[in-house]
This record gives sequence, structure tokens and C-alpha cells, in this order.
Amino acid sequence: MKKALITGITGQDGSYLAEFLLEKGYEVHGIKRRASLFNTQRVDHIYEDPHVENSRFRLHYGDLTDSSNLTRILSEIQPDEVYNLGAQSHVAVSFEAPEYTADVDAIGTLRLLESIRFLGLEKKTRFYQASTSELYGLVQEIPQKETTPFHPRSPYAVAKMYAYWITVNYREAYGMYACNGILFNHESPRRGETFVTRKITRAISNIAQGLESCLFLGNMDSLRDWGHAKDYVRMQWMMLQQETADDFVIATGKQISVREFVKLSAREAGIELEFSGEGVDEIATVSSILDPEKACAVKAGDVVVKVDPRYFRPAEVETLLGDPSKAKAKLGWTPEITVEEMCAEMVAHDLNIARSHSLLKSHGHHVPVSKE
Ligand code: NDP
Ligand code: GDR
Repeated sequence: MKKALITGITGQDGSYLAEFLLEKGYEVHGIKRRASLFNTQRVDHIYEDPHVENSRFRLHYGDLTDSSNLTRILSEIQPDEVYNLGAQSHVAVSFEAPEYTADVDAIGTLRLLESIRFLGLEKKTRFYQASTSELYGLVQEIPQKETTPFHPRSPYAVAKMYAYWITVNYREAYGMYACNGILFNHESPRRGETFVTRKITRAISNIAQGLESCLFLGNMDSLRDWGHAKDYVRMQWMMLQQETADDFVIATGKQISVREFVKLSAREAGIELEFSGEGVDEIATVSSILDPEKACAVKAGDVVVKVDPRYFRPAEVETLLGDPSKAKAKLGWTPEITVEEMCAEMVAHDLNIARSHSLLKSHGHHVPVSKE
């Protein structure tokens, strides 16, 4: 039985990857951080009581900032595959916490690679690094592929650039099987609530059900190549099953703007929106109700989206569009879920939550709505 270790197992990708590897028959180990509240919601459905014999799913307390802890976990497990998905993954937050972001995202990757080497596992353990389209930042070529030069635009992207090159370096210097997946944005109903797609599907659902009145966004002109996390974790595994290690761009090859994603989400929630105004004065108004059952709490003329400059970034990545030809040609990978299907799934999920919260509220219960 193959053993895999996943850092960031409690995150969006970690949870889908853990499910995927369990289905493939792996013994799956994950590193979780100590928190004052339970933080395993995304993997609770696959959690196995450690008292059960032959459990194939184990969580270990740890942190990418702690070398001794990483070395001990690696030494205990002796994994065949390590997936380094753990990171301070929010671009805007990286401007607020640049040093911590560098420690976790850049040096954390080095700590893992060096622990593997120190333990003499460099010929046994295959390593996957969660690299990112943010490396392209101020884009030098459209669409972006493996050979496109990097120009990172945030402390997050600069930290991930170090992680990218140290992964290449350990491959070249020590013959390690180490790969970078340069993944473009990927989303799902498990996406963190402060990334823009989930912020939108959640707020639009709450507005449709009367739990919120207005969604505040930053740069709505921003263009992204959005895929589904389920399609992308399959590719993370495929990258570690090749004869030789290599780096791959993973993307859909299509892009839409944040504004278009808002429109798509609103339609899924039974609302047609009209945008007017420019820059910080741009707003979206309800132009018609498409489904009165879903959108029971709004009416034509309501202003439901506004701009808040607080969400603008000190340096923005305006456009990202990936070229996944190499992954298609060499690995036979193609994404199966479109952005429209993904958006429909996310809104359906968030509308269900909004409906149950709305029911609780109508029975006099307090329903807090967490916002950034
Ligand atoms: P999430 O933010 O959902 O998950 C990040 C994970 O990292 C969480 O499990 C988090 O733990 C963990 N983590 C954070 N800090 C530390 C630390 N100091 N030590 C150990 N673990 C830590 O990210 P995604 O699942 O979306 O992304 C996975 C990886 O892929 C990340 O590295 C991200 O940067 C990268 N990436 C993501 C893309 C995307 O579009 N989703 C695209 C390209 C790259 P906790 O739950 O406790 O917070
Ligand atoms: P990104 O994702 O920065 O691409 O990083 P995010 O969803 O945060 O932003 C996408 C674009 O939307 C614009 N935007 C807003 N973003 C947020 N979060 N909140 C807002 O209110 C808002 N309004 C507009 C942003 O300015 C940006 O242009 C994600 C992360 O998962 C990274 O870890 C990963 O490496 C990259 O994707 C690929």
C-alpha cells in the first residue's frame, strides 16, 4: 500500500486530494495545525477514528514553520509521495503578513525538501509542489505556459517563486523526483470564503434569501482562468506517476472577469443583474427576478453589489489565462467541469445553507453572517 503525506490537508485541495488518494487505495497522512476550534470540517467525512485498526487516514499536528516537527513526521511515515499544499494562500493577506507568508510558503517548502534529503528519502519519496499562476503576475505572454517568464506581483507570489525554484533545484542537485504543478485558479463549494468566487456565491445566496443586503467587491475587471478543484487534484497525482519528474501548467484555457462571475452566480440564484457606473462608483442593480423561489427576498431596482476600494490590492494581477497543452499532450489530462457548471454547484451549495439559515432566523434564532 502506497503512503502519501499531504500538507494543507484541511484546505480545499487537500480535502479533495485525500478523498482521491483513499479511493486509489493509499494510506493517507495529513498535517493539521493546532487551532483553538476544530478545523477539520473539510475532511470530517473521511476521518477515521485512530482507535480503529488498519485506519488508512491519519492526521498529525504540525506546521510548515517547524523543521523538527516536519522531520519527525516524515521519519515516522516514510511516505512514497509528499504533496506540499500547505500555505498562507491568500494574495491580499500576503501584503498584510509578508514575512509570515515567506516563512510558510517559501522556507516551509525548503524545510520539507531538506527533511526528505536529511532522512535519506530523496530516492524514495516523490514530491509535489503547489505552484501557482500568480508567478506570471504582470504577464509577459498570452496565454501563459511552462516557458513564460515569471513576474510575481505580491509577497505571496514572490514566496511561491522561491518554492518553485527550490523544487527545481532539489530535482537537479539531488536527483529527487520533485515537480511543480503551476495551477491556475480553481474553486469549488469547499473554497475558502474570502476568495472572490466563494465570497460572491455565498453573498449572492444570502442576499437572495434576505440574510445580507449588499456585496462589496474590489477590482471587478480582473480576468481569471477558473477551473474546478476536483479536476486539478487528479492532475496533482498524475504528475507524480510519470517516469521522470517535470513541471506542468494546469488550466482550462478560458477566462472570464470577476464581474461576469457575479452575473453568472446571480442568474443561478434567480436574479438578473445590470451593472452601471464606473470605477469605485460601479454598482449592480436587480433588473428582474428569474426565480422567485430562490430569490424570494429581493426586488427589481435593489442595489446588491458595490465597490469597496479596501479590496483593491497594492499591485494587481489583471489577467491570467493558461495554456494546458503540455498536460494534455504528455499526461492526457483535460478538465471535465466548466466554469458555468462549477458556479452552478457553488451557488446550489450556498443557497442550501442560506435557506436553512433563513429558516432558523424566521423561528427567532440568531444567525451570524461572517464577513471579511
Ligand atoms: P487553502 O487556503 O484552502 O488551504 C491551505 C492549507 O494550508 C490549509 O490546510 C491550511 O491550514 C494550511 N496551512 C496554512 N498555513 C500553514 C502552516 N503554517 N503550516 C501548515 N499548514 C498550513 O488553499 P487551497 O487548498 O486552495 O490551495 C492549496 C495550495 O495550492 C496552496 O499552497 C495554494 O497556495 C496553492 N494554489 C492554489 C490555487 C487555487 O486556486 N486554489 C491555485 C494555485 C496554487 P488551516 O486549515 O489550518 O488554515
Ligand atoms: P487570487 O484569488 O488572488 O487570484 O489567488 P482571489 O479569489 O482572492 O482574487 C481573484 C481576483 O478577484 C479580485 N477581487 C477580489 N478578490 C477577493 N479575494 N475579494 C474581493 O472582494 C475581490 N474583489 C475583486 C482580486 O483582486 C483578484 O484579481 C488565488 C489563490 O487561491 C492563490 O493561492 C492561488 O495561487 C491563485 O488563486 C492562483
